[in-house]
Amino acid sequence: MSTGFLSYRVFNFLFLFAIAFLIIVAFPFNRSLVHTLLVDHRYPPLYPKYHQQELELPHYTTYEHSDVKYLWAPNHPHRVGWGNLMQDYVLSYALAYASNRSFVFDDYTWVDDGSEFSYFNGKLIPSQVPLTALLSGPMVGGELPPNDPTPLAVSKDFFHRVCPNPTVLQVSDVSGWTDADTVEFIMDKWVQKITSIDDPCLQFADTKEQIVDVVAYGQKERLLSFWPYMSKLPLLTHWAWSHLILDAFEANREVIFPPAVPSSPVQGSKNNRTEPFPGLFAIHVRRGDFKDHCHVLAHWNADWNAFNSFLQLPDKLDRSKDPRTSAENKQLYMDHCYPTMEQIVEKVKQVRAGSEEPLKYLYIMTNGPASWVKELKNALRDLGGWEHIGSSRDLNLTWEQKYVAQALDMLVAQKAQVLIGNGWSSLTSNVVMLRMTEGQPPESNRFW
Ligand SMILES: Nc1nc2c(ncn2[C@@H]2O[C@H](COP(=O)(O)OP(=O)(O)OP(=O)(O)O)[C@@H](O)[C@H]2O)c(=O)[nH]1
Ligand SMILES: [Mg+2]
Repeated sequence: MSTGFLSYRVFNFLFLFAIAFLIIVAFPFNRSLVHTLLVDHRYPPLYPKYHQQELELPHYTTYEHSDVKYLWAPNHPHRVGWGNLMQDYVLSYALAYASNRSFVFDDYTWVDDGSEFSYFNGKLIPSQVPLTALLSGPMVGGELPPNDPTPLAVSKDFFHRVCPNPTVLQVSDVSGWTDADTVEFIMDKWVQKITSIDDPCLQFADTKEQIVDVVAYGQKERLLSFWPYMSKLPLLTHWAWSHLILDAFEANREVIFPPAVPSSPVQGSKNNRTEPFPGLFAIHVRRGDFKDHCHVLAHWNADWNAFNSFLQLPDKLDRSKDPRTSAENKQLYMDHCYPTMEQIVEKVKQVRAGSEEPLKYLYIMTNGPASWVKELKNALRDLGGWEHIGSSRDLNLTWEQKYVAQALDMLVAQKAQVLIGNGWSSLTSNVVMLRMTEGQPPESNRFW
């Protein structure tokens, strides 16, 4: 027996032992890590190319030697979904724009504890995703319309380079408002404060306390008075998704919307407006954490998100007269927040029947499990009359696209002829906000 054979056996033994150890010991504790190592063989992407590009935007060379003023808001919420973060980003940008300062953008940060990866819903995700992996356009330093003198956005790293010692604002520095005031009123107070400051280098304290309290996004009385200003912001009128997302759309046209619409651009045409895709019907079926979250919403008697509550939208949440803890109230919330397969099919049937345009292509955007989505597809197919049904679970995505796939679904929903969304979802409400900016008919935005 040779020593080579022995060491081969030892190696084999150790290898099998390591696998057994991973499966038996580590799996119950760290399912996702084991899955990542054994099945995917790789960690989530870190998007180095995108980070690098953010360090080299073309306007930096002139900005370095100019009197451009900046506003850096590091107080974005962490450990929240993209929908919640996007809301905060949009209002932070609106404040910088109204104060005539360059908006400083940061990553989509899950945690900033120095880690590369974190857990969300038992899955390994990148702790930070560069914003340019999700977006293009004004938010991430893209051009503003000609004649708009507002400075372009810059990255956090550029800001730190040109502003080593910024003036730091505390959220408490502006008084005279409470969380009962409208967002318009609060923003006005902030603009007055910020425009009175000469220092070009200005930032909010990094306290995770936001300028507009998160509750406001669910209060139409407070947020919608800001809409006439917001809806004209180039940020929204020139809203643009990243090349990564547009590439994902192009690669998946056949999954989303066959037959492919030849050469029709998804964004960037005249005035940045594009027509909705004829016949495309998108439904946002919010699953996952909403299974429990919908009960919490019932307990709070929470209203729909403000941007799901524009006056012109046909579906309203008819909040129950029953006490919020009653079985009737809970049922009402489940019916609209976490509808059953039968309820989904029924609503889709009704909305399709009431649509002036024939809706032939159905796209199910969802974070629901693949097996459940398959069943839902079958139930919807039984309605008949479709030329195609696709879903988030049918997409072919690259490794980098996989971790920002919610943005692709938002793009599809934004361009759909008709959308049914979840009234409490910030993801739905951001899509409705973009659809309203683009001038799509209000009645094309429906809710469960
Ligand atoms: N791909 C995909 N992901 C989704 C979809 N809906 C939800 N998600 C995922 O779940 C997260 C949703 O959380 P948020 O963005 O916070 O939105 P929300 O939970 O619907 O609304 P809030 O109640 O305001 O938090 C997203 O960031 C996605 O990761 C969907 O339709 N498609
Ligand atoms: Mg959420």
